Amino acid sequence: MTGATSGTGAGADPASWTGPLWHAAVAGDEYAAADVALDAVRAGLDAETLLLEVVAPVQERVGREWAANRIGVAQEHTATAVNERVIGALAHHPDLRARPTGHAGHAVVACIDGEWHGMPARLLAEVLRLRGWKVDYLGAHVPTPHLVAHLHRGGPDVVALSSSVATRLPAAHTAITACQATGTPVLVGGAAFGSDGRYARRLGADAWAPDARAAAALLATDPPPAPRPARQAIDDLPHLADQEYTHVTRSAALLVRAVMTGLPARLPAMAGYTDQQLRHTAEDVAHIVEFLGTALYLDDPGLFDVFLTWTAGILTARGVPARGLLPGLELLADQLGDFPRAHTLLTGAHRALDRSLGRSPVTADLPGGRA
Ligand code: B12
Repeated sequence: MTGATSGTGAGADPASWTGPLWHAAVAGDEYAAADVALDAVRAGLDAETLLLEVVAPVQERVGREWAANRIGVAQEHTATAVNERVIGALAHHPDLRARPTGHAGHAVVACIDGEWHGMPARLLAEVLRLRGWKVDYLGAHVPTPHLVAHLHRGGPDVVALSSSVATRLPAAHTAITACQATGTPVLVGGAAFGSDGRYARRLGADAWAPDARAAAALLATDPPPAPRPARQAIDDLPHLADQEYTHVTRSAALLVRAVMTGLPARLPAMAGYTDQQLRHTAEDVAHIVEFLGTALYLDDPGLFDVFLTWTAGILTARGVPARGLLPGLELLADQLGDFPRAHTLLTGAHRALDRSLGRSPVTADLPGGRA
């Protein structure tokens, strides 16, 4: 018995279990974490509520605490690993394990190629199982050809594709199109598709849901029909004909090198950078180029602006002046002067960031300066 039941009178109120689970998870104590979850079950919390209103919020808090620089990467990894064990303990608890009959249907749940956030997809898989679905959970980073081969073998009623990071959206487009070509309806979800699912629609998915509960409800009441015969990706996104996305992604390494070569002249503090700081700076520039490519793919300046605002917040929380991002954007704009969409994205983002950061001078560091 953990302190949660006796100390707080937690009972079946999910909110009162998140604190105890958070403390166990961030301390890396999987036994204490499993105790919290099993105590909550004994106190009357059902497994679905426990997964979505206790485990998921704890996992979201892990993200917030990392972004605010209150926990490190190792603690973030530890807490995630503990939470995964909690999900496993619940799935195999004798009182909770409703052996899925498959009476509700057969779903394949998988993450997009290159997408390592398996936990959101795992939560969806468990919720569907609890509701009587037979689920093939394929986990993180599923290469599209293997996903398609699995659909051919299994013939599921639906494939549920998860993505958390926006840079996986071009890969998501490929996966959606390839899965639809097998005649399987594609349901998508996860933070990458936008809080209102706008990128799901733009990439031609058959359905989108904001969370696992909504996904289960949608599949029960309004399941997506079998997709129309495959279309060419270029029909969905006609702007891709200008080849700007292709150019930026193919020349990403050269773009990063050009920025790293030009930066010291604009940021004299770089002369004193350690190797590790230089490596971090190059990683951050590479990340900017990757998001630029994604924004070009979707023709969505907002995606790039949101990413830069997020990056500025991460840097500020680590005491690094976010104005150091501006010269990087300028150098990229110089490199991409012949590419009107990319140039407009970069100059627009530069203006927006400049305004939002106010007038504090670029004195010291670039992103890598945090190390
Ligand atoms: C844990 C974690 C990781 C772990 C993942 C381990 C794992 N086994 O999952 C690791 C360390 C691998 C990781 C890596 C990275 N991460 Co990370 N990560 C997180 C973190 C903290 C938690 C993710 C999570 O489990 N959330 C909890 C669930 C419940 O959230 P959820 O998405 O809302 O899920 C629900 C719905 O979206 C929906 N849903 C999800 N999938 C699906 C699918 C379908 C079909 C449907 C219908 C619904 C649905 O249902 C779920 C349950 O209701 C988040 C922060 C956060 N707030 O989420 C960052 C976060 C997602 N990561 C982020 C980043 C940047 C990264 C990295 C790029 C970091 C880096 N520099 O390397 C890499 C990218 C790796 C990659 N290519 O995938 C950013 C993304 C920001 C952005 N602008 O895109 C976030 C938001 C962190 C932050 N606060 O900024 N990360």
